[in-house]
Amino acid sequence: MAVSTKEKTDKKTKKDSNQREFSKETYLWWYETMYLMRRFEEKAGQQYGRQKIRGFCHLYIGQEACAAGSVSALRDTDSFITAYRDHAHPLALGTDPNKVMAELFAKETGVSRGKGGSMHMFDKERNFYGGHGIVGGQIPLGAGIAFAEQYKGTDNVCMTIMGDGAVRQGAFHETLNMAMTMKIPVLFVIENNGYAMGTSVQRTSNVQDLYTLGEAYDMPSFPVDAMNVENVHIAVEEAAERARKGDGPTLLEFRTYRYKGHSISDPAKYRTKEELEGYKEQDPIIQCANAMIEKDFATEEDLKEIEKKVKAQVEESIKFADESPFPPAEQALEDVYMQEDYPFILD
Ligand SMILES: Cc1ncc(C[n+]2csc(CCOP(=O)(O)OP(=O)(O)O)c2C)c(N)n1
Repeated sequence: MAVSTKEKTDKKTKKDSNQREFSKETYLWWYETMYLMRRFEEKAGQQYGRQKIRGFCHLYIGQEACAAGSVSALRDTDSFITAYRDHAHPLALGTDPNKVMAELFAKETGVSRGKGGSMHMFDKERNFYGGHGIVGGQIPLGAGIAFAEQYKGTDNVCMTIMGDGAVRQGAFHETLNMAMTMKIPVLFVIENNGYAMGTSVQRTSNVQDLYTLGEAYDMPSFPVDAMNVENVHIAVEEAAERARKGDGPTLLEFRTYRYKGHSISDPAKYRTKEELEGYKEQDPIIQCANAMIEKDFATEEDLKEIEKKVKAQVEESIKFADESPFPPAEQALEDVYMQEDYPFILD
């Protein structure tokens, strides 16, 4: 990825990121992880065009700082749950890209054994609880996961991620109210990319500063410039500290943007080219690269080496997915119902 000389980080980003110094290792991890998400999804988009991937496929391109800054700020023992725009989070959590790509290809070697597809990535080992297609459906589940931690007496938190469209759901309001009342250690995160399918935030409500919705429940609530990975890390770390101390949930509105349409089949005609280009000038990966060069943490050659390594990793994931078998028909009902004698299973 070419490093832009045109630094369009806004004043707020500069101020926030100057409050805190991050190590060279953190920047290297951010760069490699965000570049992996980007490359992985660009290639997944191509594979969709080749009909190797079918059905729904929602790309996260442009939003990479949200997942990267969140994962770097939390611990291995914390949990994550999100909606269907879910390929990047497991990649950041360390799930094998081969298995994520294989899931997209509906192959038996995928994270959900090829039966979940794009919208249902899971990784129990890394406390990643999916991957949910019903808008807002994961919000009460995330509070439940966090409640289990509170009940067991740990200081782990659950990051519960949703899109801007989900905040108009009843489940959002009921869960926020209950979580605040019970001081549940949950971090509610709205990844506000400006649109719910083709409907802009402006068209859905008079309330467009979405973080203010948390104030109705007396919840600490903040907006975050989430095109910048440093800002995301700082906000998530603060929210997690509050939750670990027993002070309950926080609502964060990550202000971000998706470069692609809602899903691969959406040509995104409801927004202007200028709007898209404006966000691309604040690209999270370029901002990270510029910061690394400015701090002497990496040269352009170092960054190219990382990109070369990631490109090979993504190529390998496609080969792995392509060569893996589809799940056999006998597995169709496996892992669907907990109860072995579930009445709908006939033989
Ligand atoms: C309960 C429910 N209603 C409608 C849909 C159809 N639907 C799928 S995605 C979507 C838009 C959600 O947008 P947002 O929450 O902003 O997330 P984003 O796609 O921007 O990440 C809708 C309405 C659904 N999946 N579930």
